[in-house]
Amino acid sequence: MAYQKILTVQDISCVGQCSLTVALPILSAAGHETCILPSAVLSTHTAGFTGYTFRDLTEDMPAITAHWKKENIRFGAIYTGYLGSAEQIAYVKDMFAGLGTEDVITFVDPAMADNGRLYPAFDQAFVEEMKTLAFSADIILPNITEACCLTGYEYKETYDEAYIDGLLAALRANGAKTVILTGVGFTPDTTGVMVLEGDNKQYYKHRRISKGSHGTGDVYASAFVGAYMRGKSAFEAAGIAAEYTVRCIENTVDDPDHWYGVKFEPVLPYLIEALK
Ligand code: PXL
Repeated sequence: MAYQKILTVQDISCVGQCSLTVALPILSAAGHETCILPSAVLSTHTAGFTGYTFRDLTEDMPAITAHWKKENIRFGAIYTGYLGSAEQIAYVKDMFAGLGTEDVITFVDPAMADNGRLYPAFDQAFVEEMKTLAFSADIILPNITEACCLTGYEYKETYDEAYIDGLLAALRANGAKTVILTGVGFTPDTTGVMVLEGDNKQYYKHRRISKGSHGTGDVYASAFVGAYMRGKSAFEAAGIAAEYTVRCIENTVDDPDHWYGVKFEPVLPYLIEALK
């Protein structure tokens, strides 16, 4: 696939290396024109900082969408991440329906939960709306917690392959098409990504760095979208994004001051090389 015009809808956390501040540089480095629609502006992300500001941009969305439609602006891919409100999701669905090219590919990272818990800003009403968006997308990239939220499947910290198969079946039963399930590990030293396309399931296993890192879901999803829109298969893109993300974490773990995100920028050359 050649040069693509991609729209990504997620928040701007001004400080914190997540959402748009990672999606924009990663998609650009992957060789794509990257258009953005901020879902909200926060002074920092919400995972570890306290007292952050939050400006919801839901109200701006219909006018922005209407302007783009009037200008006949169309995107080859639309990729959503952390959204600002449950009400906003209806506007995002309108973008899916009206701002894509004929062969638009829609990606939803239902960024709303991790480690068995919803992020502070979200509640069950948001989850219900997110279900309608996620199950309408071509490709979803949930972690296990998010997949459980989307399906009502029981969350477990330790599990076996039968549990993951059940979770994938629940996603499929709800309408999921291609699923990139992140953070799936069956041994203490490894984690990986389960890729489900129709009935075809493939597992990309990679090393696991025990220290949890913020923003890595966004780094992963952005690298996946960038690689997939360069014409890689879902499984190839899953592997490239995994290797890139692991290197970003490795580049950060030794720096205790850098607890809030990963130093993904110096590793961009690796991603560019992997996409050649
Ligand atoms: O990385 C996910 C994310 C994105 N945006 C904001 C967040 C988080 C995770 O906590 O707080 C604002």
